[in-house]
This record gives sequence, C-alpha cells and structure tokens, in this order.
Amino acid sequence: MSERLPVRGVERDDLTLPDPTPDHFRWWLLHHLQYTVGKDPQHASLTDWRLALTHTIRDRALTPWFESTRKTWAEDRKRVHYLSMEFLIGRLLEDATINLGLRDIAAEVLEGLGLSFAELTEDEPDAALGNGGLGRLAACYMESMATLGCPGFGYGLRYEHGLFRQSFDHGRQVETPEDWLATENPWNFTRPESAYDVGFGGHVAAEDGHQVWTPRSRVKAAAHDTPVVGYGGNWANTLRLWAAIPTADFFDLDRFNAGEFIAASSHEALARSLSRVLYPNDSTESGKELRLSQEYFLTSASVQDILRRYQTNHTDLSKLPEFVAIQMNDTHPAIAGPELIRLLVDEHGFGFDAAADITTEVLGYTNHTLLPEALERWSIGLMSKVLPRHLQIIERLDHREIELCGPRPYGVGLIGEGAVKMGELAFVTSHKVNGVSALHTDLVKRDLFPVLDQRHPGRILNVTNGVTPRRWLKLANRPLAALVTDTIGEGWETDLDRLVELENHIDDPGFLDAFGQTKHLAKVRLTEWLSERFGIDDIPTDALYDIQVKRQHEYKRQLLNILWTIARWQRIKRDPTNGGAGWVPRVKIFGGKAAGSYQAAKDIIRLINDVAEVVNNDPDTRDHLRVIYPPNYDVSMAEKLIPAADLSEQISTAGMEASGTGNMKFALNGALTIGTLDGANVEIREHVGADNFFLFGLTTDEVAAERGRGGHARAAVEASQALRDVLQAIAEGTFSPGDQHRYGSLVDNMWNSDWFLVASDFDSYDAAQSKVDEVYRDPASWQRKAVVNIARMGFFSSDRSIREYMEKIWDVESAL
Ligand code: 26Q
Repeated sequence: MSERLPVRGVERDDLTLPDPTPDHFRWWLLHHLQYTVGKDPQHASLTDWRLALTHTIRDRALTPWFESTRKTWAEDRKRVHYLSMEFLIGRLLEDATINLGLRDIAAEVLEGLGLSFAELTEDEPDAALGNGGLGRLAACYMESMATLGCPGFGYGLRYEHGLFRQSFDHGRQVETPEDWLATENPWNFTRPESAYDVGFGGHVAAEDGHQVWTPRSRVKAAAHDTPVVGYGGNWANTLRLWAAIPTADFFDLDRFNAGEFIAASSHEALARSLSRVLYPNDSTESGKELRLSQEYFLTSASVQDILRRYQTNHTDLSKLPEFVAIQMNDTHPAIAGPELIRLLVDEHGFGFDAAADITTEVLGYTNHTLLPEALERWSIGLMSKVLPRHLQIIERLDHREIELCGPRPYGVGLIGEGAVKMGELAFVTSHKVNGVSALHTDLVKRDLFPVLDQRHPGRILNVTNGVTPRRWLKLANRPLAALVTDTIGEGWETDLDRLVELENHIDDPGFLDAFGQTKHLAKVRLTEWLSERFGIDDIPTDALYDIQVKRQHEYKRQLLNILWTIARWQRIKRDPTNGGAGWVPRVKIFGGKAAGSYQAAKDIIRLINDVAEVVNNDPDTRDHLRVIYPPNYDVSMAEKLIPAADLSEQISTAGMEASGTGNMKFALNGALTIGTLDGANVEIREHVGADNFFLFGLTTDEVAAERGRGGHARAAVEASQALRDVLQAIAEGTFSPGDQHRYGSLVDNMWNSDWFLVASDFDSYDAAQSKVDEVYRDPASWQRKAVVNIARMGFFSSDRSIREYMEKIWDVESAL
C-alpha cells in the first residue's frame, strides 16, 4: 500500500508551475474554489474563498518543497531535526504568500473579484500549538531554516486542542478549549506511510545477555506534514506533527461484538489522549503521567522516523552524526538520548558506550529557563512504570558519566531525590548545551550546571535568540516595511544588518515624519480593530502607546506595571494639569494568558481589568490615561499590537527571563524599551546604545543580595510614598467596590514577602517612566531614538541565530 511504484514517462518538470500572471492566478483560484473546495463562486463563503486561496498558494509551495527534498537526498546532506513540544505558528497563509513573492498578485486578483486579501487571511484560525516564547521561537527558527536553505525537519505534536481561549467574566480569566481543527486544515498532508508504534509500560527481562523490553501497550504515531517555505521560495522544509491513534490491537473486537461498545473502545480514548491537548502551563506541571507519555510519544516517533530515513540510503549507523543533528527544545524531548541509545543497543546490536557516543554527537540541548519549578524531574516510580527500559539506560548513563569524568560531588548526577533530572540527562547526552541570551548562558554556567560545566568544558555555549523579520516586520507592519524598502532598497528581509543604513537617513528631510506616520497609521489600524473586534471604542490615537504583552507570570511583573499605572492615575487626579506642564497621554495595553491553575497570576489579570474599569470611566483622567486588556492574546494579536507600540515593557526581575523575544519584535517595529538588565534586554541595550533604552532596576547580583535582606519588602514599601498610596487604594477597595478584600493577599504579599521585588524596583521604574515622558514630549528626539532601535536590530534576526546553530552546534551547511 505504501510502497513506491515505479513510474515511466513523467519528467521532473512536467508539472512545475511557472510564475503566475494575474490571469493564471485568477484561474487557479477559481479552479480550486470549484474543484477542490467544491463551491460555486456565486455561493462561496469567506472560508470557502480562504480555502481556495490557500490551495492556490500551497500549490506554489510544493515545487520548492519537492526540489528541496530531492536535492537533500541527491546530495546526501546532513539534516537538522528540531524536536519541540510546541510550535506556536499562528496563521500561515499570509506568511507563505509573502515568502513566495505572491502577495501583490494575490491582493490584486482578489480585489478584481471584489474580495479583500486582508479579510481572507484574517479568516484563518491561529494555530496555537504552544504556550509562549519557546513555542514561537521554534516557529521563527523553522522559517529561518527554510530561508537559509538548512535542510531540516521540525517535529512536534498535532494537538487537537492548542492553547486554551481566554475570555474575561467581570475581569476574571475564563478558559475554554481551543478548536483549530474544527475547520479543515488545508496546510496538512497526512502521511499514512510514515507511522510508528510507540510502546509504554510493561517490563524488561534479560535474555541471553540482552535486555528485552515488552511494553504493556502501544500507540501509533501518524505523521501530518506542513511545508514551511523560506523567503524567496528557494527552499522549503517540513514541519511533521504526530497524531496519536490507537493501534489495531487496542480494539477488542470480541467485546465489541458482544455489545460492550464502550468497554471495547476505552483503550482508544486513552491512546488518543496523547495528542489531545497542549499542557497550558509554561512551567512544569509536575509529575503528570500524561505529560511524560506525550513527551516520549513525540520523541520516540521522531527518533524512529529519523533512523528510518537514514537507513534508506545508509547502512552504517556509527556514521549517524555525519548526517543527522537533533536539537532538543528544552528538556521536554530529553528522553531522546535514552531512546536513541535504546534503539542502537536493543535493535541494532551496538555496545552501550558506542551507542552513547553516537547519541551525544547527534544531540544538542537548548535550555530556556532557570526557574526551579520549571526544571523537569520525573520520579523514579513514574519512570519505571512508563519507561522501564529507559530508566535502566539512564542509570547506566549516570555511572558512565563518573567513569568518563571521575568522582563528583553529591547532588550532581542524573538521579537525585528519587527523581530523574531531565536537565542533567539532556546535558550529558548532548555535545552542546546552549542558553538563549548572553546573560542567561552565564547563569546556566554559574548557577544551573556549574559542576557539569567544569567536567565538560566548552560544552555550554550561547546562542542569543532571534525573530524572523519576515513575519515581524514585513507581514506585521507593511507601512514601515515599505518605508524601509523605499529608504534603503530591497534585500533587508534576508540581510537584516542592512537596517543600519537607515541611520544615514535620519536627517533626511521628511524621514522621521514618515516614520512617525507609519506609527500613527499602526495606531489607527489597531484602534479600529479593537473597536470592531471587542467593542473597545474611542481610544485616542495621539497618545503614547505603552504595551506589555506576554504570558502572565509573577516574574514578568505585570504587577509592577499596573501598580505604576495606578500611581499615575492618582497623580493625574491630584494635579490635573501636572503643574501646568500637562500629562503625556498614555494608552496602556496589556495582553496575555495565565495558566489555569496559577492563581496569583489570575489575580493580577483581574486587578488589571478592575483598574481599567475605574480608570477608563473616570472623566477626570480619561483624556490622559487608558488601560486596555483585549482578551485572548495570540500570535495574530501580537501582529496587530506590536507595530503600534511606542514603549515596550520588558520589566522582569533581573536573572529570571532567559531571553525574551517580544522585546526584539517591539524594537524592530520602532518601540523604545523600558527594561531591566535581564535576558536579551542586555544585548538589545548594547546594540541600540544606553541613550536609546530606558533602564531601571536591580541587577541579577543585586536581586540576590536584596532577597537575602530580611524585611526587604516592608522596607521598600515604606520607602516609597507613591507605592504606599497605591497599595492603600487597593486595600481600601478602590478597584473592587463592594468587595474590599478582593486583593487582600496581593497587598499582604507586597508588604511581607515580594519575592519578585516589585517594591524594591518601584521607584527606579517610576523614575524611568518619568524619563519616558520627558523624551516623548519632544517628538523628533523620540522618533530618532525609535529609528536607531530599528536600525540596530540586525543582530536579532533569527537568521543570525540559525547560522550560529548551523556553525557551532549542528555542523551543517546551507544547501542553497
Ligand atoms: C513542562 C513540563 C510540563 C508542562 C509544561 C512544561 C513547559 C511548557 C512550556 C515548560 C516551559 C514552557 C515554556 C517555556 C518558555 O516559553 N520559555 C521562554 O523561552 C523563550 C525562548 O527562548 C525565552 O525567550 C523566554 O525568556 C523563556 O521564558
């Protein structure tokens, strides 16, 4: 059934599509509407047209996709395999259209038909197969690999339900299931021939010197492929997502025939649950068996697929590292080490050490967090229940580490306190371990893996994150992208360093104004959308747009932002003219979801909404201050918000944000950053210059010292009159009328604990915000700084990051 049939008389180029003329394009569009979607143009809905357009664009992606695959095989090239539990891809249609160079023609043809390209692309569901930064990074990296011609695969799970939808009920977050597959997914190519069994549980027995694992159950992993086309359409890679389906032996035909339909299919439900839903926690959901099973399911299917592909044209598995690189996106797929060793030893007859050497040469591990609660640990009990053979291999790897590097201090091994430590496991099974910003990598060395770093010198390195300028500038901000092209010409899309040339034009007459107009236009478009989509009306467009959008997490300190907003409101009320100087009008925008179980984060969401309710309805302050929190922040919303920002809030407690990538997207769109010395903020500030960045707050080392001082919270609150006034207003129920104690524990925490040092950094943040006002009052000076920010963002292109991975970790070359 899945065997290739030999064909005769079909030339490679027989069906290659030439560049379309508008007439061609129109013909294909109507063709797909009728013969693929099955609709008469007179009766087609928006979704029908969107599907027809997607098929028209998708056709064009297939030629580079086939070509890239053929070339990789023909030249027997090394491939990169990016294993990630999350790919936060968002919408694909406009991105693919732009990368294939078809945006203008598509818009023109649609307009001729009385349709709108923008309306069609907006109809596409936003694929939210990720929580936040880590998942979005994987999506940007897939796009850059394709643009650079790096042969590669992304491997993930095809969750039926991506990240939950967020709505607000009287300011409180409500989560409902997301349902992106409810409408058909036209990007999907199901590959029934690429299916693998993944085993779970059971027991291991020694049989003539070999360990034989007999799993208790098996689940089938079925491949679903999506082409990822690079900019220019010169290369395309595959994103392969696994869906869990029951194996035939799951189904109990006897019971079914006996009329016990539900009992006969109960195993099916269990099997399917493996790819049912994305875990909505962006730090570890500890100890959940289903999560471990999902991680192994992804990893095993992917590793089996990788070996099968290798073995189609190679026999010597010891040469695997010459042709295969596997990158683990955090520890979520860290069972890849033991899995590859297991396959090499148990199924291909390798000795343990040889298998471990091969594995280590193949694997790389990217660390994205230092938060202790986010470091994965799986209890020995659970591991031996779900993955008994892998547990044996992990124990053996632990001994081997000692054999190779000598005795080690207590607490350094792969196993401790009754659990397998996945970070340590990923470390010892990888030839390279990387952090995601310079500061973060230093902390990975100093605080997370100090001993392993000494025992394996040179293994840890930094690759600072990046973002794709195609989506985050060209697609999200067409007016600014057009201004850039008009000013420095084409080519910046794939050579982002060229943006520095903008600096030569800062003094050109009209240039700063033109930039100012793109910013204003983005605000107008945003406010129209907020009004249309959420009924949020009358947002001024001649205000400073101050935006913080990201997952809700205490360390990201949305609380600091909203507390300061309250202080601002109080000041405006106390002194409506600001001593005659007037207030710089601000629109404060928040966006982001909290994990359903994260109560402290949900309290902060509610506080922001409660403050918005009071502030926005206060006639004394309305003209000077607004607070808005549109629900359900996702990639598509980011594409609308980021271009409109003047000020980018990157205000995490120093040492806690591994990198941040939103910070890069904002600066690329000409927002100035107010931020701490954390994650990639440090490098952004170095690139744009201290004068073009609003710095505040304690440094990483000062944070540690401050936390060590008893009573730091109380001392900091007492030292700040402004903060005390704010906390008092909250405690009095100003924002929760009739429910005075709603924020009792939040206020109590500020006075008595304050782990994230909101109070300690409050006055410094306040001073930086005053500086923001001062600079904003002089539009030319603000715009100059904004343009310098854009101009110096070249380094933060994900193309640069991927080139570094290719060179320093994967040892793979571009096929272009
Ligand atoms: C783990 C186990 C069980 C359930 C959930 C998880 C889980 C899921 C997602 C743990 C962590 C995540 C996501 C982490 C994340 O997004 N980290 C961010 O990664 C970005 C890309 O490197 C950085 O820019 C951010 O600083 C970092 O917070």
